[in-house]
Amino acid sequence: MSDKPMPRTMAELLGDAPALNWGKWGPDDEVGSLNYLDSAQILRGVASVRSGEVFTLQVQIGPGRSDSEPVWPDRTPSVRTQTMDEGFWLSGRVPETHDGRHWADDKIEMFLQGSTQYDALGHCWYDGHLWNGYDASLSIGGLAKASVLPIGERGVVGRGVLIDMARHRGKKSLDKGESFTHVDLMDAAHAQGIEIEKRDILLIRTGWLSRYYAIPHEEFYADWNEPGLRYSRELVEWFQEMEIPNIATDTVAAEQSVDPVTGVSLILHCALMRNLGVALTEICWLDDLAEACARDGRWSFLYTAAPLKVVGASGAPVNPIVVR
Ligand code: UVW
Repeated sequence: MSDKPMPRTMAELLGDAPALNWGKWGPDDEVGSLNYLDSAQILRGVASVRSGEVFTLQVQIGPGRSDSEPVWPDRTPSVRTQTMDEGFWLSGRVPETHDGRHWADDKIEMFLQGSTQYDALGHCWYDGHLWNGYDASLSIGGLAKASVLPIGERGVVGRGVLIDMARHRGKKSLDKGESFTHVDLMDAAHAQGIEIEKRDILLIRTGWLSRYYAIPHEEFYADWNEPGLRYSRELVEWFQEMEIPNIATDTVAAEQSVDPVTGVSLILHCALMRNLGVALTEICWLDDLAEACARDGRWSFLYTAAPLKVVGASGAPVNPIVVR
């Protein structure tokens, strides 16, 4: 048995010399590993298109498919308010227009992290510094650095590869807190007949989101611990060596929520996003895409996405589009 005390904080866990990409793209960078997506990567994505099928990965905003929306437990679902519709004229709440034109208008209040979304690189941090070393005080009142805006301005295009971990493990959905590693990702890819290549955008399906739509919400949220990637130093170094720009998952927060040994939560938000600049796309609907990939055995495609350009925001909704 080692005498070393168990790390209890992010800083203790990740250590004094964590894998870092800070400064790699200059002192002003705000998009991190998305810089890997140069024109060669875009052409590699385009080259993987074969059948012209299109898949949209966003879940519905509002109580459509379900009576609510999947959100991180301390967030609330969106509220859309109708501010104008035919009812306003039928009830006499507004006067008839001079030209007979009527219209519908509405507004929405929602967590910007509350639907399918890109996290800004400055969304999570520890030790007083955001991505690229920016001072955490730059987050006050809105992210002055590493907000989601530069990701929206840039857009994300490249070769995407879907890794269906649920299918690989013979399950409809992974279990609460069930985890996997980069080696598991490579094994699953290999079993699917594809190799993960440098600079691939990784779409990782756990089946967790379809579970949300299949079971009562209380059961979905009970003892919250999502399945997903589990932190290890080796995993982070693999992401760094493979120059992975972006992962997109069908979970609310992209990773195993709580490390079972240390109790530290959302470690990869810090180790991958804050330290390496890997972009996280969460709450993605991957089931239809997975069905199509399994049907013809083609697991790579063109992935495109651009979150809404919300100034200073820590994240923003997105409807990624896959063309295969
Ligand atoms: C949390 O930060 C809790 O999750 P997300 O990355 O989904 O916003």
